[in-house]
Amino acid sequence: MTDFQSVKTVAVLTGAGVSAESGVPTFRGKDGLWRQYRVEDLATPEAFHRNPALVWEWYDWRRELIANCQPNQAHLTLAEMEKALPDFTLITQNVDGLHRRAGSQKVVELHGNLWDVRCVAEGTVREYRRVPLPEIPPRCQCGALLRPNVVWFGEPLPAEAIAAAQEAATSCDLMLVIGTSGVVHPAASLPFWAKQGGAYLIEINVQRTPISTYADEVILGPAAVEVPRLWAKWRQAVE
Ligand code: BJW
Repeated sequence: MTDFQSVKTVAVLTGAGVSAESGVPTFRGKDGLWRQYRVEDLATPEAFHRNPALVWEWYDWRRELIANCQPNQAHLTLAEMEKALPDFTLITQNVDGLHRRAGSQKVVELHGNLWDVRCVAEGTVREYRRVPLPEIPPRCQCGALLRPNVVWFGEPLPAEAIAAAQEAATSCDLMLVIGTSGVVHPAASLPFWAKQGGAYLIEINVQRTPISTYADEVILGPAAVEVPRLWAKWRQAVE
């Protein structure tokens, strides 16, 4: 068990599992999106080039589904932790925007955001929350296609986001890894870098992952139960 009193700098890495209890489907696993859909058809730049309408239909469906989901106790507790802890960085691979909706202010979004669109010609990014979309595929005022401002396979992560995540991971005393399968890089390397930098690593997941092999503590259980439980213990230890 970690000594919470000595923890000064905290980094949290979340994945799709943190939103599972809000009703947002995860990618891998029994009911995951990649069981129903092929990554190559939907989440690569080549797929978008081949068939932008098909890709947008999938995103339109997900946007509408997520618009009807609410942040759960894990999101809400992480927002509370940000307020209570002086040096706290929340890094997420999720594009659903639920951390911000829960009240988290400083969120490093490694894979972009489903609610932003980017013009493929101009590169300009703007928020676009309308669901369902009035036209598929949507177009920019300049006439070029808009794309979801998310990171697909084979694309680089936003430079500022990965730099901030790397800095937080390598300098934290404690990293909490919640609801990620730990197979998509470079995000999956962050816990490893944290550990190498001397951080204490706590993983919360409903099952073991490649990260479990080097985590200091593995808490097996749903994030919406285990994150509030951990935070309650933490507060008790420091108060
Ligand atoms: C619960 C729970 C509950 C459930 N409570 N827990 C080696 C071979 C081949 C390729 C590569 C390689 N090494 C690196 C690569 C490239 C590739 C990659 O990593 N591939 C691997 C799959 C092998 N990476 C990339 O391409 C990245 N870019 C890159 O590397 O660029 C380099 C570059 C540099 C310069 C120029 C050009 C390129 C980009 C990766 C982008 C990932 N994009 C997606 C889609 C985002 C948009 C969208 O949502 O539509 O991001 S894929 C998808 O996976 C999504 C997620 O963020 C990401 C991670 O998934 P996550 O969050 O871990 O979800 P799941 O479903 O996998 O896991 C859920 C977990 O929750 C499970 O463990 C459950 O048990 C748990 N769980 N319920 C707690 N209630």
